[in-house]
Amino acid sequence: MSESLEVHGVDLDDLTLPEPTPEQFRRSLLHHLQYTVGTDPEHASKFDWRMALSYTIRDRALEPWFSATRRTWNEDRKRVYYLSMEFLIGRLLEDATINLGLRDVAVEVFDRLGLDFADIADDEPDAALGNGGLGRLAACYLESMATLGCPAYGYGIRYEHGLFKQRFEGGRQVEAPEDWLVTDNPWSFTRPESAYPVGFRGEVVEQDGRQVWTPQLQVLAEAHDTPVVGYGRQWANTLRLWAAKPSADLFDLERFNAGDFTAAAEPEAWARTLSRVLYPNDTTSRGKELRLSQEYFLTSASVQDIVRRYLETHDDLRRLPEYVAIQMNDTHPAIAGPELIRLLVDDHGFGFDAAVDLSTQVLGYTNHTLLPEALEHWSVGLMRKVLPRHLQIIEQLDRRDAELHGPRPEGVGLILDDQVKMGDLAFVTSHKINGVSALHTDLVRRDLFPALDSLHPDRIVNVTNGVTPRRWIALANPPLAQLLTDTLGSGWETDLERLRGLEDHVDDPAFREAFGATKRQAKERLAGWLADHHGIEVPKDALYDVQVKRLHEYKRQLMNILWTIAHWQRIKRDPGAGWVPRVKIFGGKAAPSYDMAKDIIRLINDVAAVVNADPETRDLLQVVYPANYNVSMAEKLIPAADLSEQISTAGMEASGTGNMKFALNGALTIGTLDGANVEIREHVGADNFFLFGLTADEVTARRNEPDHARTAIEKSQAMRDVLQAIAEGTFSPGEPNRYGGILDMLWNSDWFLVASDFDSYDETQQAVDRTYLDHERWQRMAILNVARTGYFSSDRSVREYMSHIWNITPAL
Ligand code: 9GP
Repeated sequence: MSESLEVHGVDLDDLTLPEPTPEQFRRSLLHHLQYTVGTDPEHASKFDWRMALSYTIRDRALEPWFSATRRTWNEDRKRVYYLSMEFLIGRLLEDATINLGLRDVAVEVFDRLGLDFADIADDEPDAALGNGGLGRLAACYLESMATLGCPAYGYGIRYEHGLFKQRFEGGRQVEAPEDWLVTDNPWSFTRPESAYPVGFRGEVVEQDGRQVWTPQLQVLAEAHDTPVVGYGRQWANTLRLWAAKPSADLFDLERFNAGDFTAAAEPEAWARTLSRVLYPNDTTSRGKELRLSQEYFLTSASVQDIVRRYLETHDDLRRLPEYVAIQMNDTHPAIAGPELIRLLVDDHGFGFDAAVDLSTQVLGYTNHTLLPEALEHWSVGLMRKVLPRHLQIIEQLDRRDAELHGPRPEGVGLILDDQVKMGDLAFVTSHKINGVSALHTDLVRRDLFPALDSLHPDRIVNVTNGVTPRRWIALANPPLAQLLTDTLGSGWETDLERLRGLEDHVDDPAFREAFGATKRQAKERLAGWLADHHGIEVPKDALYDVQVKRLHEYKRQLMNILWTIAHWQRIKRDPGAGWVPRVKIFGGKAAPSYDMAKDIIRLINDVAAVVNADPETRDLLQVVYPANYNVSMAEKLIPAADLSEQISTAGMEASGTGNMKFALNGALTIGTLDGANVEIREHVGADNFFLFGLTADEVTARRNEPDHARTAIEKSQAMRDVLQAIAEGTFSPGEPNRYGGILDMLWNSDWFLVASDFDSYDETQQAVDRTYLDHERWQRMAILNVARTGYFSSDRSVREYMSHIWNITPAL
């Protein structure tokens, strides 16, 4: 560990806290309750206890944090900088408690106080600084980097309002602002000394052969640091989130003194807007400018911080790639390339070519989607207005690329149709570009960047996503975690391939029974939570069939609910046919401006209302949709699932990570050959996966067939019956046209091929039922899913990034 250090006559090792006994933990908790929170045990609320517990745990997180930081400086280690507009970290308290090895002590101390640890931990608001998979992946990777001892910083934005809160009114999604920062955040340390000016707009003039940018507006980015503790208490990294603050000169004192108070404060308000809301609506030009400004705000502050840290102990920037790896998490921080080039050229006197070469060695780019709407393009006009110097650099990069590589085929280049293509920009400024599953990486190569790939055939690599087993097994599913430890010994938490050892027990009835018991416990816990928090009663012994993720047409929640209707109709036709009781569980939010996705939410809720009220089918089928799906809801739903719905149109889901979490918790997947489903199926074995649907190539071909939707519907009696019921208003009494938009889309366009895949999905769902009736077979399949998905640990993914992209060795 760290060498002993003396500062101001204090031996820093004297300050470290030993591992607490329960009594020491209790004293520390009560001390914080009294002296930090300012209350006593007699009057303490749940919030007070949670804060006291957080400070007690946080004290212990600081030791690995300080020692890892000191060690990185002392050993002059390379660091990874992970730039992401999203970090969907969820709750931190229980995660940190587990990683510090303190959960048992904490549970015991709260028991003695007559309180419930889980109940206190449940009081913590989710930090929802992300939309879905991309942000949650960033959180898993930070945790894995800390566990593996890879020195790293996560850089993001400290949004005042994270992802909106969802509620349903008459089945419709209604959004309300999220307010995680309303109460104190015990995990965050403000660092006013780490603040950087970030400039916008203004002019670039040539002076003595150099370009000089004088921004018109300047905002301060202030650092707020959160320790991210690795499992085993040996290492911790920093999540540094930037908050936007107006710089003093933004306040127009003259105007204020003249009585124009509102106008005087306007520039200040604009500055604060930069870190106010996650993903503002970008359908208006003002929204677009704000989004681009947010991306630059994150990137510029981070790159300045990185260069400042490097120069504290080095003086030759040419050696930057030996000490710095910057990863751009998706296209959003793609301005990092031009920003680093700008700093090197304008502030440090580098020539353009040298600056480009250096930046490219330092930067890596992860692509997470092929969807055109998510691959950002900014108009040249907007770029010129907001970031005039960066536009010059992009144009210069484009010219340089054309000169280096000779005449370019049509459509190749960084600027096309007056739009700056940010994905291409990220590509040309990175030494490695990775997709997030094998299939997705192939498609990135073939469909997204074919020309750039042939110019730079060594750049595109694959790193299949992974998830952290500490949160997604140890925290989310304590009974399963205990069974794994009892069966395999401890150590699986950091070496997930050890789960393979479960295969030796798959024929042991006692083990199968114990495994089944963990699923029952998770279902009981979920059923209790649904009843207490959502007023929803569900049977505990049904098949739990779960689809939780963002609402998007390509994810095909629509196909799932259409099948639910078909299933309901069949049960009604023949109630005594030996049906498997099912609970269909949905969870997820739609982007506020995405009308079709919101219609699908409403349809699911309308179907739920009708089906759940039907006395004929009630015991055999229920549909539930708890509002406001988030990380902590996922922690309850995933362990309880029997069936995981991963049913996207093939070629459209880059990877998926929910698919991995479900399989690791013993749910069987019904899925298409899309994203990481392909690799999950390879790992668990085709016999232990319910496959259906068209392949990615077949999807492309089918879309070219005229009238494919109508043809498919006409062939499917089941689908026609479902569409007819919707058209007759069965689920929208008195308003048969409510779902006219969905019906019209299904009959006439159906880009996402719901109709084409419906019958195959239907047959496979029936196979699911048949298999479930064979209890032993299902149990074996579920156990084999757990045993064979150790590969999908984020520790494996991060190791691959370290060796294939970052060229860094871990400190542990
Ligand atoms: O849609 C992908 C999802 O498939 C993937 O699992 C996740 C993490 O790699 O990224 C999502 N992409 C985005 O959210 C936006 O690009």
